[in-house]
Amino acid sequence: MERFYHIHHPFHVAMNEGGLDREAVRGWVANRFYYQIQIPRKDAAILANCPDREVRRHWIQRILDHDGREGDEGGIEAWLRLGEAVGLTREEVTDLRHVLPGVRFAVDAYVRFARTAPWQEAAASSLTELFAPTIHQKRLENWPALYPWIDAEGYGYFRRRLGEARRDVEHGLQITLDTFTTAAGQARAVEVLQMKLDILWTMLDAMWMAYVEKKPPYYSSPPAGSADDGERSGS
Ligand code: AHQ
Repeated sequence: MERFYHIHHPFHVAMNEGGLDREAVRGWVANRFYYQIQIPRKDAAILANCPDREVRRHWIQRILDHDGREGDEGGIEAWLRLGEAVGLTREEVTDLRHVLPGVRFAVDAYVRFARTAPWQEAAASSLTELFAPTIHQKRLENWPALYPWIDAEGYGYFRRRLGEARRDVEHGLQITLDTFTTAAGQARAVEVLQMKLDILWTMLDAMWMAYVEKKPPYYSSPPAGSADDGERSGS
């Protein structure tokens, strides 16, 4: 499965080789913000579907990690600092103006899955983070030299995630191994994981078209009030 992880997507490969221009890095940060702010809602959906108090009392930590609480700004706030570190304003990140249609559809599919699937399947779908510590570590190691124009202040998010991802994966893996014990169950868990890998991959497909191919997102119906309202956008 690891070979399908989005670390191998051409967008991430280019990113980790210093191959992205400022617009592409900013586009990635602004689009991934939409993923980050939906994670707590995805996790809240799992909590809502889960009758097991023992699971809930651990799972709820994921919401606190992202939304923050008294004394901890949280991952979403740290992501906004990454946005400022790459030259985006807080406003243009939080108002989601840069979020591409393909990114929105992929992320919304993840939240909808968590709301409608059995909570154990939604828990299993978070196991793509098995491979995440490597990707955060690579950013911390490579970006300062590859993208010296980024304010190092912004790297706090990746540092946070190193420890949080490992802890989350341990819990998610224990649920998955305890739940999917038959051949059919394990096949379903693999299917769920493949769907989540496809969600992460598809987000980057949209970003590749927009920020590497420089083909603005093709809106069949331009966002209301956008500059190209009334005519097709995209070249
Ligand atoms: O920053 C990430 C994060 O908070 C999460 C939560 C977790 C989930 O519940 O699905 N997955 C995830 C991921 C984060 N960062 C991604 C990255 O490439 O920076 C990796 C992603 C994941 O592997 O699912």
